[in-house]
Amino acid sequence: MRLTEVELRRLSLPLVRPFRTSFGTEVKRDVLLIRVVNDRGAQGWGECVADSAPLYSSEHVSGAHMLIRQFLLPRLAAVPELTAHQVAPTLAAIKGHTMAKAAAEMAVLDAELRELGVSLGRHLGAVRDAVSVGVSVGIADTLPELVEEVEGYVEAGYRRVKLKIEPGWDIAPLAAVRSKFPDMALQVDANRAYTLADAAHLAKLDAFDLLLIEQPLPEDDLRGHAELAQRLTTPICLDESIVSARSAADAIALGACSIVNIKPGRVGGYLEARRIHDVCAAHGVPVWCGGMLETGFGRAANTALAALPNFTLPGDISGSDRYWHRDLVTTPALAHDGYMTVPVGPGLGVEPDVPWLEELTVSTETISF
Ligand code: OSB
Ligand code: MG
Repeated sequence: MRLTEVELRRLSLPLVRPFRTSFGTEVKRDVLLIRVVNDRGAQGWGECVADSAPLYSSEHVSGAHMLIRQFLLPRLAAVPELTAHQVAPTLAAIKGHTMAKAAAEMAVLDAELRELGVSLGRHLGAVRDAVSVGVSVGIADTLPELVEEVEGYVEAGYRRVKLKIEPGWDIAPLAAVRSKFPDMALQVDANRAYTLADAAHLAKLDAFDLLLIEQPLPEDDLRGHAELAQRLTTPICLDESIVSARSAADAIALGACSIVNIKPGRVGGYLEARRIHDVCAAHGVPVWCGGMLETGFGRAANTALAALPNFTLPGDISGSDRYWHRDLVTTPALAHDGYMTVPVGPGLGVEPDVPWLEELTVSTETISF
């Protein structure tokens, strides 16, 4: 395909409740959507997972918007026979900016698959029609509020809960949640809030029978994670540290993790995400699909990815109602009994709720080639 028109749309969505992690609190989501149109009139949608501030990684949504417009689109529009698989090589000279690149690739891939009449799940190699999902629970103000929130998700059918932790909010919340739900699958995510000097403290988490501890140390501290792994019985899972299939292979070889969280935005797209899945499978390392508070576009694609065979742990793919009063797509996906259905329609398999999109839109820019 040749790109003929691209729309960059910025929207502001209020969250159902604030989401607090060790690096900040979000009360609304600044979403950047990309809609591409090709020379045959086919359209595709991409969602950029960058946040309004560069706190999770160095990217932020305004920077991604500018980068896509100024550096990515001119290169992509110059390719006469563009395919989704050529997006990453075409953009390889641009350093970093995986979330911006992932959004562009997602839109091209959606357009390509819609034209072919093939679903993303089928294209990636899905082996399931539904995937097991969990919910990520932010840091609360008090322990009773946390337990009440977790209870709501358990009643909604989620079978795995992930608690966000940080120094000062780790042992007590785990003790409170574990004593109330003795058999529930439970894991924690520190978003880099500790150092190796906290190893003895982190070893206390071993008592709570956790599935894993996610990203306890800084993203560039693979060696520290490898040392920590020697001192904990809880498996270490990496999120922020894994930015490519190569970095996944390195982390595994160093013994820095025994489980990998795959987020397509963090690694440059769904195609690299699949390569990470394959590298991990080859090493016997289970993976699961992370989340970035995506709307229905990103969640649909993540559900398709999570249907690959080595996604053996529940993903952070909670239903639309966990974050949104009303989603951006016409068929918002809800979790039933802890499962989300893999979309079967062509491409992402979801359609925009156009009137609602218009209402939430802060700015739109259309670029023609
Ligand atoms: O570290 O997994 C994380 C959300 C934003 C940034 C980082 C993370 C998260 C989550 C939320 O844990 C997962 C979700 O989308 O529900
Ligand atoms: Mg994480």
